[in-house]
Amino acid sequence: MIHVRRFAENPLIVPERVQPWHPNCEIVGAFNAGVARFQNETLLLLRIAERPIAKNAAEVPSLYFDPVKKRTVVRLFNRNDPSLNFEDSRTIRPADRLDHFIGLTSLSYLRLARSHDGRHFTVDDRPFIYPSNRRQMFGVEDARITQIGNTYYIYFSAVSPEGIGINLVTTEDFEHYDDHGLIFAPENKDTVIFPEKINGKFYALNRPSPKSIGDPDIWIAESNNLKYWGNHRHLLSVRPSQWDAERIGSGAVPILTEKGWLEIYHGATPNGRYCLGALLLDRFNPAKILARSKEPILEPEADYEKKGFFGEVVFTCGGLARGDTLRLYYGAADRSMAGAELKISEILQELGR
Ligand code: MAN
Repeated sequence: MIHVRRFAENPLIVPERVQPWHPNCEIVGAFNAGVARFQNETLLLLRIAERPIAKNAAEVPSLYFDPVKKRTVVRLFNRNDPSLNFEDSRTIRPADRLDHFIGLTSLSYLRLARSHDGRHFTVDDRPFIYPSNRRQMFGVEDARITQIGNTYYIYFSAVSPEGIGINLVTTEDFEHYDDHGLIFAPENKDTVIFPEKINGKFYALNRPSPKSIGDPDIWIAESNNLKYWGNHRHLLSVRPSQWDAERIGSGAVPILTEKGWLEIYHGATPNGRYCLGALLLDRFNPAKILARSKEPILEPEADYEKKGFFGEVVFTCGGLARGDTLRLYYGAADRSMAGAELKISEILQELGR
């Protein structure tokens, strides 16, 4: 039995508490944050979703970064335009081709929040990572952070008209960063880099979305330098008619336990309900699966997880392990940030270890 102890302070960060960065705009989400420890503080690298305030019910204004003008511009859509579909709160699609994409209803960028106790956070008043080129023009989203020595490897979805890929940057001070471009080409999301070399190699889990044959499954890749990745292998499949039937993706940066690497991943149903489950990988060969949870370890139950910008979603980009306690941070309903504590031993027991 896994006891999930949600923080009494949940939701920890809500969009109303974050000041918009652009004039005449509103924040619709402060969620899906990467997590790091830096100078005795817990840092959350939040995904902030911002959009212009609509002037009337028919107007759907959106933002994107114009890589030629080098600034953020507003694009207006009309909700009554019969050639467009607005049913998914996150995207604007052609009415006759719902598998195609025209734009996102908000622009995401990454902003830091800092805390001394891991429960009360102060959000920086400016972005830390903001779209700055064509491959990021529709936003940067869902950062994960792996610390190796004094270097923090930060990688996130970079969204552009050419697709969604994984962009790597590095920082040592959370003030400046170096941009290393895409480490996984479109479409790829939900990458996590293991925090140490295993048998002389770095490893990353990632989630391509094949368009002709294959499912949005989890893959594993190797690298000598964290920038060039190869030996790509399929790792984990979606499971028809279960909670992780439609798509899966890695969530938290893997945690080394006495039984192997513990990975908290997300799975979604065809109607878009996102839950979190656990995966145990071999300590010396992370391409070998030792166990996978049958039931979710965390599912949308609280009000702030069920209702939001896109409801029925719990989505993690990281946690902090201390002894047997895993402090997991997660985005709730594509809107706010929440936290919960779980016992690693209980998760391992549920996995049959
Ligand atoms: C999906 C969702 C959105 C996200 C886009 C682009 O539609 O995950 O939240 O903005 O993909 O990544």
